[in-house]
Amino acid sequence: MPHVLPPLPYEYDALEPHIDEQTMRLHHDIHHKGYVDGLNGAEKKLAEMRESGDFAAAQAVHRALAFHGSGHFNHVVFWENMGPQGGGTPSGDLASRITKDFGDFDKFKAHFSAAAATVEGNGWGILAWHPAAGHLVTLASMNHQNQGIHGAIPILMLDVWEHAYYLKYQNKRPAYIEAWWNVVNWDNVAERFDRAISLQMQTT
Ligand code: MN3
Repeated sequence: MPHVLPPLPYEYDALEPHIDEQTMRLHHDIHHKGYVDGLNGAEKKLAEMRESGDFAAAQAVHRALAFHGSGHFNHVVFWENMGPQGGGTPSGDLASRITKDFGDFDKFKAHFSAAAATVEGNGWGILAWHPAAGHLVTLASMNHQNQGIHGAIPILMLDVWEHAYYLKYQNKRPAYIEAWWNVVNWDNVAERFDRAISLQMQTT
C-alpha cells in the first residue's frame, strides 16, 4: 500500500502568528508530499529489485528510503506535536518524568532549545523515550536519515530545516524555536509518552 500524505490536523493558518500560513502550506503540501512520493518511489524500486534480482542500485535506493521515510514519519509526529491551543507546560506523568530526567521544565526547555539551535545545517530537535536506557533523551539530529540513537522513540519533534521557518524568521532559528514552544500540543506529547513507556527493551 502506498503511503499517503495525511492532512494537517488543523487549518493552515491555525498556528498564526507563531508559524505563518504560507510556510505551513509550502511545508506540508510541497515538502512533506515530496517525502511521501519519494518513499513510495523507493519502496517501488526495492520491490522491482527483489523481483528482478538486480540489486545494483541498492545503495542509492536505501539512501532514498532512509531520507524520504524519515522525512515522512518525522513530519507526521511534528504536525501532531503542534496545535492552536498549544504552549504552556506539560502535566501528569510526562511532567514528572521531565523533572526526574532533566531537573525541571525550564532546564529541559533550555536544553532542548540548545540542541535544536545547534544542529549543524538542517535537522531536528528531538525528545525521545529510550526503552533500553529507561529514560527520556534529547537528541540533535543532523538531516534526518542519520538518527543518532537507534531504538529511541520520538515523542516530541521540532523541525529546524530552513524551510520550516525561513520565510518568517530568516536566519533567526532561535526566534523560531522560541515561538514554536507556544504551539506545542502537550496532550499529544503526553499521549505518545504514555504509549512509549509501555515498551521496555530487555538489555540484561
Ligand atoms: Mn520539514
